[in-house]
Amino acid sequence: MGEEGPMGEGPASRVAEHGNFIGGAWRPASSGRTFESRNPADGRLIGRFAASQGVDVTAAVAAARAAFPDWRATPAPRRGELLYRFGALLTQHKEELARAMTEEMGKVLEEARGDVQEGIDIAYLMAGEGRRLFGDVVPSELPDKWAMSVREPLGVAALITPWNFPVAIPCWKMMPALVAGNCVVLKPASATPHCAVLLVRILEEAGLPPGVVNLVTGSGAQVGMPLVKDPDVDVVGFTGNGETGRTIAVAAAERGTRLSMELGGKNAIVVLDDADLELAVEGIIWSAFGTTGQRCTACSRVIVSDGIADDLVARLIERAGALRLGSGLEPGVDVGPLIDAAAVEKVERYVAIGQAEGAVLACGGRPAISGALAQGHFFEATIFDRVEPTSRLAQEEIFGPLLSVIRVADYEAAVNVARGVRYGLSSSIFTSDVSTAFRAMRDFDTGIVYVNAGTIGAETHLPFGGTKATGNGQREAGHAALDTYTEWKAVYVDYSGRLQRAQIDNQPQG
Ligand code: UN1
Repeated sequence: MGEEGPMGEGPASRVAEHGNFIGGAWRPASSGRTFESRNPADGRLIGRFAASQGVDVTAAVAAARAAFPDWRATPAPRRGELLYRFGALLTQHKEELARAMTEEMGKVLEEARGDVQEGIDIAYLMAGEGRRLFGDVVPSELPDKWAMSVREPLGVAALITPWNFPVAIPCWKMMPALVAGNCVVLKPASATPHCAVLLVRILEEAGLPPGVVNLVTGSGAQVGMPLVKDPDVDVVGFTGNGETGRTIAVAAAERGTRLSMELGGKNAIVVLDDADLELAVEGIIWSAFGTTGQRCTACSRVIVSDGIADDLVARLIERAGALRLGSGLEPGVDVGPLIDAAAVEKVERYVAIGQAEGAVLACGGRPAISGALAQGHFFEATIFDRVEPTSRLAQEEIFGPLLSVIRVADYEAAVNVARGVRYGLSSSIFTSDVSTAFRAMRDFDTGIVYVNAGTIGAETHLPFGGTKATGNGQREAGHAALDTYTEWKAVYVDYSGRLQRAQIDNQPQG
């Protein structure tokens, strides 16, 4: 008889243990140690996962390196076909994966399905890239000479991914890396190793050759940093918080490793007097409280013109108060739990900061602990009104269900406030005036701009990423993602049979 686990999940011996995937084989961490993943809605144990270290990372990077020559030599359309097969399998496994995701990170099932769908979308987009991977063919400045550019893979891509989109974001990074001919080592967030294991099993099922994708689970310190510092890693893709991003950037810079970072946002929705108010309310509620506010693209600031501010705030309070909290697997639940106890504490801390800063707490503001909610990491949908644009509440990323309303006089003031943060991921405007909409498209300084829609819901075939402290100028998704995972090679073929000197022999003589 196995002993009872700490949360009453049944015999501990029956809880599944999952290893790393290295060189095409599943194996435990070399130390034999494991860590747990638990359901944030009720604390139930989901499984035990390899608590890996530097040696495991070294083995995974070596496996990726060993697989690289053959993978790179595989014709890109063939690589694309494998991604296509992966996309089809992901579609088949969508429901199972979505449920596992809701159990492991808490987002409501419908959103979890959307997360998997985003993985499917990027798989199909990048499968198609296998038959494109366009470069340029340009006329040479010299006669009888051919000039073109081709994309080359870099080698080993180290991908460090967050827990809030545990399928979509690994796919955003893996799909372009793979179609371009790179091999991958994936290090998923410690909070969502199960999603990563399931995802990698599907890649295995799709028939990717051994070593092309490797998975190493464990902490940022024990796995993430050794991975970034590994001399055999050619490119690092990271999505996560700014502090970790800066540490990674320093480590990558030391080795001159290419890096793509996405580090969050403080996204604003501007609502002007001429907006369709009901539509704006829908967009704000969805963007602020969807995924429990745990999206980089979540709306955490509403910037509203004075004329409709009272009306908007009243409607937001009503809608936020009616949101149903609970397990994301339960039908009718709107908002799931936060990821862990530390996330709840962080939101609580910001509620205190907001009150100390003199903002008006309009609704929510406390952990939600009634009935079954006490088992999980729930927090009330919270709105602060009359927030100062330069206050901490309006400046810092909170990553939870906390929305700040900032009142302004007009469009000009709204744009200044919208731009007045260090982040630059996503922004939106609700207006019925087409000229104002175009002005906003020009004036917002974020990587993604929405008109008459919320700040979330980017589609995978356009570039995703932001300006300023949100990243380092790279973009994910869209064909822009290929720029991160490829190197340009310019190729010249001179078939004149004589030495032709560029910039010299094409100049008029005398
Ligand atoms: C994120 O939170 O990092 O646009 C990703 C969106 C989603 C992806 C969010 N498609 O909200």
